[in-house]
Amino acid sequence: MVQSLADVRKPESPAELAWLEAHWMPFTANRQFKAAPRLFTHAAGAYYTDAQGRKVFDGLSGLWCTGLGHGREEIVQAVSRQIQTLDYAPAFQFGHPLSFELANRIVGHMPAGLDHVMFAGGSGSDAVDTALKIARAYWRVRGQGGKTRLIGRAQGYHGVNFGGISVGGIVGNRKLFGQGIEAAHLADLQPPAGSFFRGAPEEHGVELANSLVSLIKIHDASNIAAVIVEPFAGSAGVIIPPRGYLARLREICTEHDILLIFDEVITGFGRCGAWTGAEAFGVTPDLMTFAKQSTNGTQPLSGCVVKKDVYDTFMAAGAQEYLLELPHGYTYSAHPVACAAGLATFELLERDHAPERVRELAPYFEKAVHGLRGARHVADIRNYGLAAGFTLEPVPGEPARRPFEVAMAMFNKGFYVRYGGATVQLAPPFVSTPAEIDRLIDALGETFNHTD
Ligand code: PXG
Repeated sequence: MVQSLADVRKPESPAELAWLEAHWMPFTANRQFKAAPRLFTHAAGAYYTDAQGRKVFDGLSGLWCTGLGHGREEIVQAVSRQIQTLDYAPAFQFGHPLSFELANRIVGHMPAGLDHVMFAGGSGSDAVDTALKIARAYWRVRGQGGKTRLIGRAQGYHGVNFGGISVGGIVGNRKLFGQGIEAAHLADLQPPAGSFFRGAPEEHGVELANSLVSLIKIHDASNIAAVIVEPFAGSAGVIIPPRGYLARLREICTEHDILLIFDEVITGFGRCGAWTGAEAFGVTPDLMTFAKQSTNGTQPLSGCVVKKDVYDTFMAAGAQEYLLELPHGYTYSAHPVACAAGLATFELLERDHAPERVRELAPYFEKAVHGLRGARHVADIRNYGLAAGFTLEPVPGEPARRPFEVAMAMFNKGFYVRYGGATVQLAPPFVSTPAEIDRLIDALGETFNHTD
């Protein structure tokens, strides 16, 4: 049990301490980590093995990306074969067959109408900035170049690039970086503490979506390119839109000629108990980003799926055929090894019936997580599919402290969970068993109750 920072494992030796210095770790409290490192060395199924040889349950599927479990043989083989066959092919003006095969496979799981895939550099952040750039360029090509403003949502997370942090709405990720690009933000969807909604809240969906109408009144639709939202917000602590919210956003966007982008980096390919969040919530955007689960975390692969009308607009723009239609792409767009991992992943997602599996397990998971209502410090619990967020009452002046202490104590007990802001988040692998979910939730409840 971690009672204080001092209980977190100490580094082996002064040499280890020095060795840890060279890597400036991302989104990490470097000083704390390097005083008490948490290193994983192996992974199989739903478990990591840490540097001390302990098995650790993967309560967040890596970073929301390894739903099928680690070390899936078919993916390992596909990646290995591809590296030996074609390790790289130029992404611009030349290609390789796997990206076309994968694009077709992805389109096959999209809601009707989303049918062209622009692969991005591998990260969700690249996928988001790709979508935002396509949205602006789309209006420009159509002779409406004034439509440049982008609308995100308070508490939204869209990665770390300049476009993404501009539309993003988590202040901690924005405040250090100065002027972004023109953006405005919808009201957040955080339910009041003590709501304990199961799945999507029933009320206020239309009302909350109407905050877009207010923004249009301020900025005018003639200046707005797109609205971008996560179907449910992951990073902010699993926040689920109320019923009717996304449908109303869709309606307003259509009415005002504004593109609607769903950022499905977390919600895509199984987590919601459907192939996409769009499918789960029954609303089709004009553009959709994807990343994480597309290779089961094994290779960086990301992209943006767009409607035919968007693709056709660029194809019909009128320049000579030998000229490119969109000056955008990455050296590693649709990297052949990542595509091989992607194809093997889709094969497994289909064969394992991953979305159905999540849908079947979700009610069990929901009951388990809400069983922690009443545990010490728990101010709210939210869930959707195989994702859950717990808001903890803050230590005065230090809202992020308790979730950190909980995550460290969980790690000591053999469970990896995510902590951020005032929340603890769970996103267990799709392959988790009910018994594993029970163990995870029991450990979390015990940890809440023993945390000061
Ligand atoms: N959009 C969304 C909706 C995301 O969740 C990104 C974009 C950026 O993806 P990259 O690959 O650039 O990191 C994300 C990433 C967490 C957590 O625990 C969430 C993300 C990443 C790391 C941790 O909440 N989301």
